[in-house]
Amino acid sequence: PDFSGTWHMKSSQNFDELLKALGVNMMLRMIAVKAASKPEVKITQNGETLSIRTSTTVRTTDITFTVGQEFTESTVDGRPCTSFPRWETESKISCEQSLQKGDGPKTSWTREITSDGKLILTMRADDVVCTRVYERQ
Ligand code: R12
Repeated sequence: PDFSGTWHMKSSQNFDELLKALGVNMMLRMIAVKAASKPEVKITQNGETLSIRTSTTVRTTDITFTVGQEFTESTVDGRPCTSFPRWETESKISCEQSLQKGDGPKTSWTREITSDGKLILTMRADDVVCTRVYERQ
């Protein structure tokens, strides 16, 4: 599938609960939830290699990875982790994360292109699932 494009978020569920599960304090959660309500996501794709820039007013992250190959990124609360993205289905990438230092909840994300051309991002921390739906600009 084609993940490339500039994406705007249409809905988000459980983002605050996700940060709570990660142990983010209330002040930071309030700031993060507000900032993360208007993200801009830019994806470029070359075959199985994706670059994703996620911009908000308080944090911008850039990741580049190839499906099937480990890479280093940060959990949504900013802890360095090793990530392993793989195809869960033809149109869905599933990525398990393991912290480089210390202990924390088990985290992962998925990114999927639906048949109607939406991008669905899920982020997990233990049993908490945050689901965010994006549409192309
Ligand atoms: C923390 C600090 C910051 C944040 C947190 C803890 C903020 C994180 C933000 C994440 C946005 C994620 C998006 C995901 C997506 C936009 C704003 C949580 C700045 O200690 O939809 O892809 C310093």
